[in-house]
Amino acid sequence: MRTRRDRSRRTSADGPADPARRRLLQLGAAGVGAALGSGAASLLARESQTPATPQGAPTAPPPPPSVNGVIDPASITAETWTEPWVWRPADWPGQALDLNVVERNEPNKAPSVGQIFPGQFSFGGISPAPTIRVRGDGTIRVRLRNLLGADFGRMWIGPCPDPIELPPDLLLAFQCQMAKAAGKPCPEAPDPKFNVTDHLDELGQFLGVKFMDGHCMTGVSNSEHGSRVTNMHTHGLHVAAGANAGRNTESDHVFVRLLSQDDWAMRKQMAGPGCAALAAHEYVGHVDYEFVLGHVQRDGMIRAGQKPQPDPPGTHWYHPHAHGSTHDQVSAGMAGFLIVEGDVDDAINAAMTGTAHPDPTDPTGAHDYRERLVFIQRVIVPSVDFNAPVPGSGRGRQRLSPDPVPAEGIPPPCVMFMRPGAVERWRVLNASVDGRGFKRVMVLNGQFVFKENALWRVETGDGAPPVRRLVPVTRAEIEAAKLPLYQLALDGVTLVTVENGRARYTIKDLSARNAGTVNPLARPPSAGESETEAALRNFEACFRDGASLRNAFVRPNEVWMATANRADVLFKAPLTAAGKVFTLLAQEELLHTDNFQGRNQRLTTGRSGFGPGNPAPVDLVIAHVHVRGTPVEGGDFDVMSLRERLPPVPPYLQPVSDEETRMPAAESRVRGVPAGSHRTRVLSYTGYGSAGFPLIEVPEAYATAHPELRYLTWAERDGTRILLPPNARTMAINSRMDLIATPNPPPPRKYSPGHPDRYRPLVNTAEEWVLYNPSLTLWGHTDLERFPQRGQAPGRFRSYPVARKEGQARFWKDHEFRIVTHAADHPFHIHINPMWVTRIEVPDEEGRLHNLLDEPQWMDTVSIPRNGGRVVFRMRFADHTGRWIHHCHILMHEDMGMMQEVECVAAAASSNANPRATVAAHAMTEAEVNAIYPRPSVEIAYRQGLSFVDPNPGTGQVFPGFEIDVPKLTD
Ligand SMILES: [Cu+2]
Repeated sequence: MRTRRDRSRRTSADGPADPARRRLLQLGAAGVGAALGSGAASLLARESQTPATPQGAPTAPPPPPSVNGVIDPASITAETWTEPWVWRPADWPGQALDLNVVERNEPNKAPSVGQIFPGQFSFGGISPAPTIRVRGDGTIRVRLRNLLGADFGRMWIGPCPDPIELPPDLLLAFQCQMAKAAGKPCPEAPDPKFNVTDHLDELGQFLGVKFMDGHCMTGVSNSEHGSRVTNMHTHGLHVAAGANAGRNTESDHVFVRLLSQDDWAMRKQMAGPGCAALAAHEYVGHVDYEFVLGHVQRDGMIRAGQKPQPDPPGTHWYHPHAHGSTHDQVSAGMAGFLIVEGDVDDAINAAMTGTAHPDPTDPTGAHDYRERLVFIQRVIVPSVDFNAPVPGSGRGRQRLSPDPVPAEGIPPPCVMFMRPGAVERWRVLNASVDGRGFKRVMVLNGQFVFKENALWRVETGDGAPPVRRLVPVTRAEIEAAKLPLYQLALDGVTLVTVENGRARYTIKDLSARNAGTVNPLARPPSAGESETEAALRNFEACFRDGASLRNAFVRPNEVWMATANRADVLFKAPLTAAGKVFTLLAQEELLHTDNFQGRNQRLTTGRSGFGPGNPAPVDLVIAHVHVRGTPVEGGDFDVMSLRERLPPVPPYLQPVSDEETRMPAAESRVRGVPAGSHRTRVLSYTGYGSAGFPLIEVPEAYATAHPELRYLTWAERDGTRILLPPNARTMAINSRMDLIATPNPPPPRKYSPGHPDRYRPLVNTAEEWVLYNPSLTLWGHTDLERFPQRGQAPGRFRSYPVARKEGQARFWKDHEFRIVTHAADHPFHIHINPMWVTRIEVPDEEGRLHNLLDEPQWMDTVSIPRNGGRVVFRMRFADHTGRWIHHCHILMHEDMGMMQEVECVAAAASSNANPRATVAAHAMTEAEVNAIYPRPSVEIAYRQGLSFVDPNPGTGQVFPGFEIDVPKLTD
């Protein structure tokens, strides 16, 4: 089955790209050979057989699929919109919500609209999980039980290559050894029928990889592991980060590891360090949580003679966060809404319904006002149980197949009814967790459906009954079909703007945002231009200059959502819309990696562009709105009038001033830094996947000095020593990217708890942080006859860090010069406090940065643009000391170590922000910010993206361990 796949076709930056690949990561005793179910095989076969378009030639579009099976919203009598049940702590004083983590044994059913894989794990069997609604001064008590079975897996640790990125010579040597062991002669060339996934134990031994037992974790493994270990994180809440002292309960403590009873029973029987006793942060069976809200800026408020404030209201969420299993569990649908209710809601409710506390799901008042919880989760990289029970062992519980569910197992888009003139508030959560989870959310006029990898419009013709059929739609038509939307909040925080020098809450009319502009992606092919060429030219045009970037990213009437983002929007069904159907769409965002561009470049060379690892863009139709019934009594409502009803902005959400980031005299004295310094940090998120890993020659001196790393980090190919892509990928974080303090930054670091380099902000102060993403998309010659490359293996080329503009110009002269290694945008998330983001700067084709923010905004997850993009934010470290984390919200990157600790300290002497004479501002030019926070050079960026240090004792590694030369194009 492997043989049907073109290895070089897989995406590099989005995580292991398909079920087969993910199964490969399950290493050890669990019987990997059985891992590839027939469904996965057929998926791969189906996608691999997608015919290539030779030379990008125009092809006749396929006929639209049949309308059969597409629901007619007008024909149904009851809404099919559903929401999970609600837990209100206020209704159950002192009691806990029971959250049971269970396996979902429904291999033929996807857990929610938009999912295409079965969810392996769940909170209580449903997805989304139960909704929690709490007042801003309430306490949420949860008893979390782990009812899963036992983990059975082992994981590779330390230096080891990605098993399916082995160069052919190495694969042949392994096959030869396997043949000899079976008493057969060595093959002369790698046997295409040989399935490496069937022999991972032997491969591990052959390569000399170290194993770690998944039960008795004595250290940290930066890999996917422990899929049945769990815990709970309250994403967006401002609560304590560790245990609740003296109460035997935990707060938002992500270092908790909750084991199942089965797992513990098995572990107790095992010998070895770490088996017999539980570590301090480990629990068996259940753990009790208490999330205590309502003491925001407590010290300052008490000093000012005021009461501690309630937590500001907002749309947040909860999900598991145990390092190693975050992707597997959250991508399986383990996520629930966590809504903090407060003054903003009371004010809007009162204006719309006459009461501050209506039933949020019941249309109330003169405009049928209600709320809906819109859960978006689209996962291309499925949840796979790495630690599945051994078949027939009698231990553990049933393991779900990672195969996609059959079409009839995917829930159809829901239908909601609205009366003409009705106004609703939709709390939208993007719970997607992989590299394909970036979405643009919009409401379209008309019924649109996603079928056979494309979006279609349902057209209703004449006749009795009317004939319905599907017709193709272009991006321009989608742009034109968008209906007005009003945004109230982002990441749970009501939008804050500054007017006449004062902050106020606001609502944004999204139809006014960048209105009248054209999305560069929406240009139709011109005469004689193929679809592929047009797609490429349009993608390039997005990055031409600042105005183009703005027109590509900042569109009217939509919200751009990275993974984990939330947006509260208000939608009004027009008074004249009776009988109409609208579509709530989460359109796949194309600009967050260069995969789309790379795949279209491949198409021009006659290779297949979209394969199993990089499926065609997948838009997600969430729901259809059918407008029916008599118009609402209240007539046409002016949604923007609600803006005047909003309460004042509390101190906690005021913009963070320059002055707040400045150290007072006592602090600078104890820190030994210049008086008046500002507290600042500069860090970076970088890394590549293993597919398309560049061809890098290993220096002879290094190879000679490190023969033990042969096959683990380097191998010989045609007499040339080449670097092997690491199994853990190079995803890592560099906390020392302040190039004024550290002109030659060390390699970035993978997650390493307790590392002395951790950031230690001072509680109740503010800091300015600058985030860089120096991962560079690399370009190379792929015509090996004209450009022979020593040590070359399929899909791996010498890769050059050229600017987008130069790469694109070379591509159009010679299609064999193209993108070969993909960088990705990384969604940065930090716990406990929100970020006042002042700049999100995307590089244009020449590398100049352009701030896409009209004005600063509160967020808790912000995507850092690749190719040297930059984000600047300020944060108040209010109220809570202790340790928490920031990490990539592509959760597989987190599992692989793209996470670092932050320790908020109580004493200035223990804090360690970098002192700086000035800080950045929203209104500054790029050059002004560069002068304060110098940008990494191309050379630094190239090396940072390809190297990392994992300092965990016993499990870590240094990769690659030598200085990488930055290749230069000579022609
Ligand atoms: Cu990432």
